[in-house]
Amino acid sequence: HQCITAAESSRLNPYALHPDEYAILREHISHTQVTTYLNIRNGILRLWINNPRIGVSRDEAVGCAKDERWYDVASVCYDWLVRSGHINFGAAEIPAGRKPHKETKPLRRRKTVAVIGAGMSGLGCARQLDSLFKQYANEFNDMEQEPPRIIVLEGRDRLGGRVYSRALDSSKSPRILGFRGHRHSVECGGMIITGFERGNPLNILVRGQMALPYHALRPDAILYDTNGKAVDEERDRMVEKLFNDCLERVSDYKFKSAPSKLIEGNKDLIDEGRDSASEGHKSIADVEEATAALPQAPPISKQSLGPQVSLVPVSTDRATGRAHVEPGTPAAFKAAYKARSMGWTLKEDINEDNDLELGTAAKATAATLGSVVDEAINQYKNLVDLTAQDFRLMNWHVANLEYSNATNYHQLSIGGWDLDAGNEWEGKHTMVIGGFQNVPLGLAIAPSRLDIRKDTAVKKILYDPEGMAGSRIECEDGSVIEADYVVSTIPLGVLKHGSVEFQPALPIEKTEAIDRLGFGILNKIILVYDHAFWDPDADIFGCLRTPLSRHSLKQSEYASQRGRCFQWFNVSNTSGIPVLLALMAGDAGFDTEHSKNDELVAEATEVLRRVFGIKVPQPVHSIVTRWGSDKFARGSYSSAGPTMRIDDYQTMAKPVGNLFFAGEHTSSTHPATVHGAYLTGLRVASEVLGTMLGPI
Ligand code: 2PF
Repeated sequence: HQCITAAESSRLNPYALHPDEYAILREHISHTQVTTYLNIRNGILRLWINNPRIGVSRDEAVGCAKDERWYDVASVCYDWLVRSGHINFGAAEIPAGRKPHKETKPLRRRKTVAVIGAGMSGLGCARQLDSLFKQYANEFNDMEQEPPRIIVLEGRDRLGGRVYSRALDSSKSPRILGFRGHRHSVECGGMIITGFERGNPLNILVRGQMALPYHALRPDAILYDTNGKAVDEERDRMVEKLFNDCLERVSDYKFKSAPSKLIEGNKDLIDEGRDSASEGHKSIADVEEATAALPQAPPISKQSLGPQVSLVPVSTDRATGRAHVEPGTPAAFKAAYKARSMGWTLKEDINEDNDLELGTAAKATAATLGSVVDEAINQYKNLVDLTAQDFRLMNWHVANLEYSNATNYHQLSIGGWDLDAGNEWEGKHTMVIGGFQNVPLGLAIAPSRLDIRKDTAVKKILYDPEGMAGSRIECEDGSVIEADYVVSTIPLGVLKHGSVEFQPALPIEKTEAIDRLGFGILNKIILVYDHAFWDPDADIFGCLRTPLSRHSLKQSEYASQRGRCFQWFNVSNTSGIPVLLALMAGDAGFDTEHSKNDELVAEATEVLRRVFGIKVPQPVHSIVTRWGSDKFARGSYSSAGPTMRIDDYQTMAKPVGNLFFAGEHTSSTHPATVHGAYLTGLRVASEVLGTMLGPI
């Protein structure tokens, strides 16, 4: 059983081959042998998960094969797990590589890898390269080379990028000074770790390696209406369901992705940790060739956007605004029937057969998630009686969705806005106590110190698209770095802004993807107090906002208002002093860039006074973020722009010669997140090593 959970914790299906494993093994093992292979692989993962402070050695891995005929396969499996960042990643102590068979002096010039950016992806990549170079030192030795040098170039004077736990200014309040002897900080950037139980690699870093304390967010979030009263729970639930039904109907217009091949072992045997008694004569490849007539799925980019029946209802997460896909009833029910089953009373003349007609809105050339959902809400207005409060509630949910995408939902593709749905991991949402930034800092120093040059803003990258000649990186301070391999983690916002020049210009497919993908703004208003006046047991609460004209039932009247301080986090538990953090999402995120701090703090205080009464004091200290104006970010995180194509994130990830790309915006499975950024760092390290050593 431990082997099964170890595989799940490692983002792998314990019962089936990963596409890479399939590619490596298809000519070498039979279908029946897949079970034996998976038992070995899951066994190696168990060794890793049991103690991720110390890397698994090759000998230990090979020891997971019960029979010596499997030693070679176990060794190949080990290479794949190491290189792909499934084991021995993060701040682990690294086992030495294979014993060198001959001692050779390095004859060739030592190569250099330059990583641009010291955020989670850049530090994740640099740390992983450092670790891989140690583990494959002998392979470099065979090539008469010293393992390459790694240099990280960072424009700011700090590490972590969009993970930024800003220290509180102790002169502002005596409470801030020396509380429990800790430095207090608040999260100005990424702060929530989602799915902390199983699958999230940050779980291994935070818990398994760095032993950082963390706080699990309590998910229940009361919504307060504009009069300061908590919204009736039943009504809250009904509106949420209606909103989710709108999203579900829109998901009929989602991009279709091709199902990938699933080569499974025998689940019952794997559950018992037993191998298959028979061996099978033919390799997977031979069997496939015999049945080669199977039609091939067209490449994903060639597939058209069209209606598709969704089998799964949608629900949204209050802490992150992310849509979840949950197994359940099909969407094929008529809207009026569904509304009634949610508890709504149908208007006169409306019966259960009445439905929404979204086809026209969805097929319009300029269709976006916002235009179609607005249309769905509009049509629901004809089926059931929606009050002004229902509209405020509905728009709270829209704001929550705009928060998770850092943009107005009229800037989102109907086909691709939730391309990553279904990739969520099990478990609670958590925050690191004492600062999330300790995670990137940990990667920078353990188990050895990386060579990081702060205050080194890159302005020009000269590279060879054929990958034959080296690259030259010019920095704003006049320094020049020559590198054989370059990894860019420059945020999409900076790429869009054009402040870093590539010579030659990036290939057109990349520049077009840069244009099509979105990069929006989420901002925060952070308020520090002497004493907490809120419920210390609640981590999250929401506040409904009024539209421009007070009782309007027009969606357009809500857009600029709904995301203003709509969601609040009580982050006292992780900061160590009384702090509230309000989100400015959707249009409000952008508007924050040009608003004055005093006015924003006054507005936030006004919102709080409606809920907690006039006794709410002025904060002793406040911080307003402006990620859009930050020259090293130019926004908060990427999103599925209205005209995006299904493979734009993959296009962002593609190397050009020896220029490689990582960062949140290059993750098609977990874009816009800290863990997604980290995983791209692991991916790109594997690509760089692959270029040097060749495939496994
Ligand atoms: C340098 C720069 O200086 C940098 O140091 C570096 O390059 C690039 O590093 C969510 F969005 P980088 C959240 F909770 O750090 C979800 F989608 O910028 C959420 F569950 C979700 F599903 C959730 N640089 C240089 N150097 C040199 N020269 C030069 N020219 C130059 N330019 C720049 O990028 P990265 O790709 O390595 O890492 C990105 C990640 O940190 C972000 O994706 C992440 O922070 C986004 N984010 C969140 N992620 C998350 O996992 N949890 C969150 O809580 C969440 N929160 C996030 C954020 C980002 C809040 C804000 C305000 C999401 C909810 C929200 O709370 C800005 C921001």
